[in-house]
Amino acid sequence: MSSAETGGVRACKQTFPPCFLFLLALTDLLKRAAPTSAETVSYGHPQRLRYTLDNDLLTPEQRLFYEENGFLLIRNLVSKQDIDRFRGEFERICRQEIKVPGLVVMRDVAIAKSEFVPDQRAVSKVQDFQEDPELFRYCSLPKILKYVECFIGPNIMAMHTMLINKPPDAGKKTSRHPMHQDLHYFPFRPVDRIVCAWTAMETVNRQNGCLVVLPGSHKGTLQEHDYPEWEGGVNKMYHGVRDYDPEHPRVHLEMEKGDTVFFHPLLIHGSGMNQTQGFRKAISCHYASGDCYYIDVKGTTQENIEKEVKEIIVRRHAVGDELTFKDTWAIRGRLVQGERISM
Ligand SMILES: O=C(O)CCC(=O)C(=O)O
Repeated sequence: MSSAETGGVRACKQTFPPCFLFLLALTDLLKRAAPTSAETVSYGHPQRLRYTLDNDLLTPEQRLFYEENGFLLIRNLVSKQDIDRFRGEFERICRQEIKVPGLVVMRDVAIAKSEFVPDQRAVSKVQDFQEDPELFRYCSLPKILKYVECFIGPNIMAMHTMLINKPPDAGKKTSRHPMHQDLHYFPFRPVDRIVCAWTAMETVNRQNGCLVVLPGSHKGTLQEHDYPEWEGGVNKMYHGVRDYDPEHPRVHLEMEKGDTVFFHPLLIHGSGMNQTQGFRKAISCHYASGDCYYIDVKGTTQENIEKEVKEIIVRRHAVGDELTFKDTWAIRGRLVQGERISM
């Protein structure tokens, strides 16, 4: 994988004007919906939409945008006050003023072996904050759940939580996040009833390593993932897609504090190097429908991540290795709305 991979090649915020995309998608939809002798079609009702559900929140343009691109950016969704509270809590965790059960604290591979520093300079990410009431408030914010419901329905489980504190790159490009599909990490399905919410906690741009997405890649299948062969090293669990089309158009999601992007778990995405001296922060949660079900990943491309995740959870939760991959998710998942049916 090249250094430009997530650092960005093309200068663009959104490559296509939304009205253009809407027209394109609508034409495509109408073409696909052309009635045959056996079917009748109501053009007023978007029956053919696969990735979004009928709802009163998304405009037709927003639905079609997600259907076609696999992500939807909502500006100014989370309040500055909430973000400041999340930031304060994160800093307390870094200063070790509070201890959160099950929380995984990660360090960038470039600084992991350096001297211990009890502040955010040593921490590149905290994961699994479901037991921290302040951070977990993010996952239950009604304004986020309203959107999540449009993608996965009314029964909502918060499955995976992260606060990412991308450090200034120490010169080895280790602050990049390789291009990947989040489904690689998840042993639950159906894929279309999973969605990620990712909120910028400050201005994120190409300089400090914003998200980079390959629009439309959510329509593909789950690819094989592994650690990329990067000279400077790769962070723990940062698997990347082994093979994807380098010519695929990419979009750099430049966002302001509080802006939130929702994206599909097959969308190929990553983030670039942080070339500033600041720590680029974002908070995120992966949601799955309470009606989802677990699958056995044995014999699939997900076997490698199953092994790694199990080792970490066994260590963190002091449990035996009879724990299954499914269990590692079931113990972390929390119901935030509706019913927990099969998760
Ligand atoms: O926030 C980032 O830099 C990328 C996060 C991401 O894609 C992930 O953790 O799956």
